[in-house]
Amino acid sequence: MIVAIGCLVIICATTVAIIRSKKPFKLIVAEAKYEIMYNIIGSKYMMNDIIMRKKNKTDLPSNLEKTAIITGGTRGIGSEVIRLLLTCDINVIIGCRNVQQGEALLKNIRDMGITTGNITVYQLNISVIESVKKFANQVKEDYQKIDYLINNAGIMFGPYVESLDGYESQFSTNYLGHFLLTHLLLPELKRAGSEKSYSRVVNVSSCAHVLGRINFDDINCRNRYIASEAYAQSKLAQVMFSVYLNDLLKKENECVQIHSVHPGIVNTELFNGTSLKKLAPWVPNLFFKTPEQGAMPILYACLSPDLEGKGGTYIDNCQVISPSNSALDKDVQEKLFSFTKDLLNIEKYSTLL
Ligand SMILES: NC(=O)c1ccc[n+]([C@@H]2O[C@H](COP(=O)([O-])OP(=O)(O)OC[C@H]3O[C@@H](n4cnc5c(N)ncnc54)[C@H](OP(=O)(O)O)[C@@H]3O)[C@@H](O)[C@H]2O)c1
Ligand SMILES: *[C@@H]1O[C@H](CO)[C@@H](O)[C@H](O)[C@H]1NC(C)=O
Ligand SMILES: *[C@@H]1O[C@H](CO)[C@@H](O)[C@H](O)[C@H]1NC(C)=O
Ligand SMILES: *[C@@H]1O[C@H](CO)[C@@H](O)[C@H](O)[C@H]1NC(C)=O
Ligand SMILES: *[C@@H]1O[C@H](CO)[C@@H](O)[C@H](O)[C@H]1NC(C)=O
Ligand SMILES: CC(=O)N[C@H]1CO[C@H](CO)[C@@H](O)[C@@H]1O
Repeated sequence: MIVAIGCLVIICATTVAIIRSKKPFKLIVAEAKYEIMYNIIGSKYMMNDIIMRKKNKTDLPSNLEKTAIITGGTRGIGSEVIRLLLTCDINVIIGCRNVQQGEALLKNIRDMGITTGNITVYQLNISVIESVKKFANQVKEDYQKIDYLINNAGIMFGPYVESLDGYESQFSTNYLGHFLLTHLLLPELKRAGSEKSYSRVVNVSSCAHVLGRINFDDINCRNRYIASEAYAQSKLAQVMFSVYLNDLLKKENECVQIHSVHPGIVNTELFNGTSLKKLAPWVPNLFFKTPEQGAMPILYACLSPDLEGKGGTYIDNCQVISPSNSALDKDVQEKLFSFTKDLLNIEKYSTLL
């Protein structure tokens, strides 16, 4: 009941906000359509999180002397993932924009009394291609093997902005930068994996991918920018790439598996700037997962023995479920893969994939 009233408040208020913005009618209709679909999908998954509460857990092993990389993670879901990885005695490499924040996080975690594991912080702006290359090179210099790569950094909504390299910001942050990073670190991931214990790549995607469509003709959404449409596209691209790359690695008999994860609807700063946070902040406070609860499915994807050899899967609340049908479309997966390789000019500097 409260949820229904909350949703109604949100829908009415956003309708008013959109009408007052004086945009072309067609754009208003399209934006309203996305707004409503997001509210429906969001509410459905939020309820699901509540129903599945008991399933939202995974055993955390100890004394795992392994190495993980996480992008972003100085706050939100990522910082909880880091804390819990440290309790398993994992060495965590953080790639974040502000190195001081990463170091402050380590101090915080040590202050909580967690003495295991270690953190190394390197500078990384995942939306800048040169920064991704520099970060990857630094990791390669210092480490031979990487057991887990967690592609967590992400942004949601916001006005139309292009990255330094000229890509729509959500596409470049959520998808393109991680595509490149995963590609560049594959040799270290392959080295760490064995028949008994695969190395793993975990993409933090979102249930919003079900609303996505890959717009190859205008990947940057220059002709029509609807923030939520662009977010859904970037998250769908993540899921598709996970499935596709997992297939490729399987064919090559490599011991690396890829998962994409919906962490849940989680109360983080990702929602700053959304109408929901402005109009009804009690909804996230009351009903969303906490960042610790959001970290659980990600840890499950990294660590659970249940998933050994079961790459290419999509995880929600620590369970394997099917992603949207469009995410499983092999032709589009392949097209997106070669499209992205061309965008990044990957053949020019490496021949890995
Ligand atoms: N919250 C949810 O309900 C939800 C639902 C589905 C999926 N997700 C996904 O979960 C992931 C984590 O989100 P969150 O909820 O924890 O959000 P958050 O609290 O806003 O954290 C986002 C993290 O990404 C980092 N980041 C953003 N842009 C970056 C860039 N260009 N380079 C490097 N790092 C960058 C941020 O670092 P700075 O501190 O430098 O900004 C921050 O650490 C995202 O991929 C998001 O799409 C979240
Ligand atoms: C943690 O890593 C730093 C270098 O990144 C190293 O100097 C230090 O000895 C490590 N600490 C532990 C407890 O392994
Ligand atoms: C990260 O890169 C974007 C451009 O892609 C830029 O707008 C932003 O300021 C950069 N952030 C930092 C902290 O360097
Ligand atoms: C998802 O995983 C694939 C590896 O399968 C990686 O190349 C891709 O960049 C990842 N997507 C994102 C953006 O996290
Ligand atoms: C989000 O909002 C909170 C509270 O207003 C603020 O403290 C925080 O700095 C904001 N974060 C971002 C990333 O905008
Ligand atoms: C409420 C809920 O989501 N249940 C659990 C999810 O997982 C974390 C970690 O095990 C628990 O602390 C939550 O209570």
